Amino acid sequence: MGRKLLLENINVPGINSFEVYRKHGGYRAVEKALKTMSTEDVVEEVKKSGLRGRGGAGFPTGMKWSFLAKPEGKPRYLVCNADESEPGTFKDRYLMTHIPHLLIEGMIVASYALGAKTSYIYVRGEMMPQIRILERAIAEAKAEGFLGKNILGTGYDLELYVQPGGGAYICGEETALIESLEGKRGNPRIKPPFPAISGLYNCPTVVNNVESIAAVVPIINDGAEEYAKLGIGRSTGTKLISASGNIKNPGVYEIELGVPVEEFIYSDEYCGGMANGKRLKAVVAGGSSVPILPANLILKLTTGENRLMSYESLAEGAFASGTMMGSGGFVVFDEDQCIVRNTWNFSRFYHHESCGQCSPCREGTGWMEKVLHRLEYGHGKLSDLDLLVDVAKKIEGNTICPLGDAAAWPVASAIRHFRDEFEWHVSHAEEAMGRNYGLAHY
Ligand code: L3W
Ligand code: SF4
Repeated sequence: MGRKLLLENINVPGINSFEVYRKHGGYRAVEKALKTMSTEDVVEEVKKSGLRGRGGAGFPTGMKWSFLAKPEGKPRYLVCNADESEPGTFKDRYLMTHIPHLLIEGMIVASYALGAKTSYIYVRGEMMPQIRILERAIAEAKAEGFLGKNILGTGYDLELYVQPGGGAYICGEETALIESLEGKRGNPRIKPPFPAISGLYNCPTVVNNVESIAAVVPIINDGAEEYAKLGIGRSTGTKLISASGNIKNPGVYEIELGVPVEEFIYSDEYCGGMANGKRLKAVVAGGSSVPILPANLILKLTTGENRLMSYESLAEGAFASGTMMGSGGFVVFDEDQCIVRNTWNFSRFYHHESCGQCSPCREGTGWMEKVLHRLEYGHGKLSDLDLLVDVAKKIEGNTICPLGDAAAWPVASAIRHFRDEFEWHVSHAEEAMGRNYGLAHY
């Protein structure tokens, strides 16, 4: 069994309460950090751990913290990005539902390290149960002296608020989230300036994913060196993976980074293999925002090497043949899945969620969705494939925020790896349409 740092106590009855969480060693990291470590020590420890952002970009957390500007007379903020909306991603919701105090504890330690006296957890608006769970957990922690004025008699003050999100995928982009938190429409801002320089109310702000903040707790408890012993290369520690699709055991798994992808799919410890004995066709390893990876680039038998669950291994040849780890939303497709239909489905999502500020994204996502729709419904032409690739190219790198790239990559990679399937939809239009109603297909 792999080592668990975040989910170790997830099945302990009552672990969502302060009392049980505390009995199982909870809030030790707050005591250790606030009573025995300087703010710089905490930042240094997180840097040394090698922890990388768990929301999708994999940016080193300690480095982000050390970029935080400290201008005189301006407050600094920590904002937790709990707007989890990435298709196929449900790990943060799981963590907040079952072990909310782990996030609260991480927020206290991280806020202390950054010198923030007011911090926010911005939770996806649809997650009302989780919002209530967090509010209750915050009230419990405050009643026990872990939040509010003069925490544990150390002189450190912190108020922590939960903010329901604005109900749009784009509000999970850090600058859109900040706009939304300020009460405005969640439109992404142009970066730079990065939030670390000018974020919430134009003050220095760190935005971190739920899992990144929770990981600070074991890093402080056990030390950066212990944390960095886990994982592989620059992918240190453990990672929560939301596994879904045509597998036997969908769910949230905590893996040590570096587990072979094949083992993750087929071992009983994780996904348990393909459902109904079907063959693996493809995987999207990072929600919907990354290129699709066909089976022949995953399975050891065909590649002659192990592809690992790590930022590096999943990024290898990202634009030629690979994919990226993203938020750890691991979606598995079996041989019966239609890549054209799935690509159209992703495209529909991005078109719907584009905020519309930049033309390549606003117009391009619409074009891709329409062209994929006609391919899927038997009205496509062969030239549509090159048209899609061309539109995807024109979006990539030409937009304010990463949603544009996220919309372009799945389309371009699906055509790159499954061109014959797209062509089949053109040459067998009627069958392709029949397939939409559950008939045998490609
Ligand atoms: C200061 C610099 N700060 C970078 C900070 C920056 C941000 C972080 C990473 O997109 C991806 C996206 C989605 N000074 C800095 C600096 N920073 N340079 O580092 O920044 P960046 O721009 O690389 O990425 P991002 O804008 O955070 C995130 C992908 O994740 N994704 C989305 C997942 C969605 C969820 C969810 O629903 N929970 O996770 C999945 O793959 O497409 O590419 O903080 O400020 N010089
Ligand atoms: Fe909005 Fe799309 Fe531009 Fe992002 S890339 S700012 S979602 S239009």
